[in-house]
Amino acid sequence: MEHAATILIVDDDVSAVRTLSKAIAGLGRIFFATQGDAAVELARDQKPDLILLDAEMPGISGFEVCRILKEDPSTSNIPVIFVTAHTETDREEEGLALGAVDFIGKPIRPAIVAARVKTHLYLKLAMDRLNRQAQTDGMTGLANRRALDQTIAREWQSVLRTQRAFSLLLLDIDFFKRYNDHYGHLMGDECLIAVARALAGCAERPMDLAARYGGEEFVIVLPETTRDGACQVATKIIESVRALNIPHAASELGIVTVSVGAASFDADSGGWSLLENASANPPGLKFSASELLCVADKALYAAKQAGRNSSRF
Ligand code: GH3
Ligand code: MG
Ligand code: MG
Ligand code: MG
Ligand code: MG
Repeated sequence: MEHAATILIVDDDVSAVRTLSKAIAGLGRIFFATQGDAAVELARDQKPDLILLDAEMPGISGFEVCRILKEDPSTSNIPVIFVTAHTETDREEEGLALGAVDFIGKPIRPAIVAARVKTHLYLKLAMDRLNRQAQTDGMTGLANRRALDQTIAREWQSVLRTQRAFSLLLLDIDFFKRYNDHYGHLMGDECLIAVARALAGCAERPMDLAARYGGEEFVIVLPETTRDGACQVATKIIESVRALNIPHAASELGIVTVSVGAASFDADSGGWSLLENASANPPGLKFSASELLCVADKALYAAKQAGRNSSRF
């Protein structure tokens, strides 16, 4: 969902803040700071879509603010426009070298400021939209494979560092080929969307990620979650898909169901679950993120063998 743009104005001179606000009125929700350190804090906290930044301020200068924001991955993508009375070319060069997208001289010409702000906001929102799309599965709206791989790799690094518990569930819709054959691909798509929605509802915490792994297979990433915790989520998933009560005349089970395979790393209870020769691999040392999925895949296969509509660890 696209939000209204937010713009942070930073200037130690309150009348300059007022003039700028007036110039860009209507282009977004405006908030302001009159000091560099407050500006950094606000930017980190509110993640504005654009920052209009005065260069000369007592305390932390605008240039320093820009440097700090560009070095911080959480704020580096926010476009910064310098608005300053110091329009010497050297200063402009310095500001642009720091990563600012534009450099405007004071006194400002309101229509020109508005036009430039409009352009940079348009680019920022378009970039945000593209980034979101690049991480999202178009059909189900869940995270896509790319986002999943990034998340697993990142979380796995954190597991190696902290030895905290970590779990991953791999889900596969039962007899889905038969579902398509019996009801057609359009109904098949509807079914995938409904199952995906149920899964999203089971990935409750903000740190959990529900993703489409491919086809009719999904992955739930559960950071800081033990085997027992993952087991509860798996049970909940199986229950919520069953509760959808989607008829599946070609399945022995009569309705659409899923099977779940899990991989859990839990240092407290002896490392890996369901991994042959686990003892040959000290916990956390030899595994890569992709091997996690292999563990879950083996467990999934076992769940399928055991009659489907169930989970294995
Ligand atoms: P099992 O219970 O062993 O998992 O059997 P299955 O039939 O579900 O497994 P299989 O892997 O043989 O079939 C998966 C099917 O999922 C085949 C494919 O046509 C279907 N499928 C994959 N992606 C989509 C999609 O986006 N839309 C639709 N409608 N079907 C899809
Ligand atoms: Mg100033
Ligand atoms: Mg499959
Ligand atoms: Mg299969
Ligand atoms: Mg299947």
